[in-house]
Amino acid sequence: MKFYYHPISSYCQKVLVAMYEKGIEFEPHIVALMDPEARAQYRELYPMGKVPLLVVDDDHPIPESSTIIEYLDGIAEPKLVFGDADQRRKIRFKDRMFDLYLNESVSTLLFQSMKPESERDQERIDTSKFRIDTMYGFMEQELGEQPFSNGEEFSMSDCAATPALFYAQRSAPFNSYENISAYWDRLASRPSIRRVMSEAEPHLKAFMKEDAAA
Ligand SMILES: N[C@@H](CCC(=O)N[C@@H](CS)C(=O)NCC(=O)O)C(=O)O
Repeated sequence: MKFYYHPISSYCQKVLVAMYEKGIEFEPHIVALMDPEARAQYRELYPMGKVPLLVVDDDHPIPESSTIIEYLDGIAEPKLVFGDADQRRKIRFKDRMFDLYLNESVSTLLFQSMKPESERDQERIDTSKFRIDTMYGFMEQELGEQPFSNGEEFSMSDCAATPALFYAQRSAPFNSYENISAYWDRLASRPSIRRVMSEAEPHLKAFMKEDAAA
């Protein structure tokens, strides 16, 4: 299995957490998203140009983080989408909420903060802040009664929450939320997540240095 990704990409981190939880071995292919030539070459493989992408054999490319994780669930334990129809629906629902409203908003705030003030889009910033606050309110309430986003067991929606909270520490701190902070400590102590974060660190440092020099 070939895995096309970048270690600092949040959606790739989400899938890496799932792979490391399951102990899946893969051939790593880092896509240099900042390099136009490398991007053009990658688009020949996947025209949308997005990472992550899992290629099982050359005729079998699987894009989209949640689709990849659901595919991996079919070939390796432990399952990350499990339970009865209603529980599976809840896992997928939270996976969508974390991707679309938390992760996207946290990334928007990070990227906007890297722009000169005069080029920032205040409307996007306000929408992102509203979505993050709404998500934090929702999470704080639910996490008061359970260790993970879907109950007692670690699931796909926790894979999705991980990169969002990892980057939120920089752009939308959650230390005033007791239950989210405890949840993050629980996530960050998992070997799979520690590994994803430590693999991202050198790439993240290089990216920040490049951005500061630009
Ligand atoms: N819905 C996709 C989102 C993937 C995505 O947006 N990936 C970003 C990196 S985090 C990317 O490839 N950006 C490059 C681009 O948009 O061209 C998923 O869940 O995999």
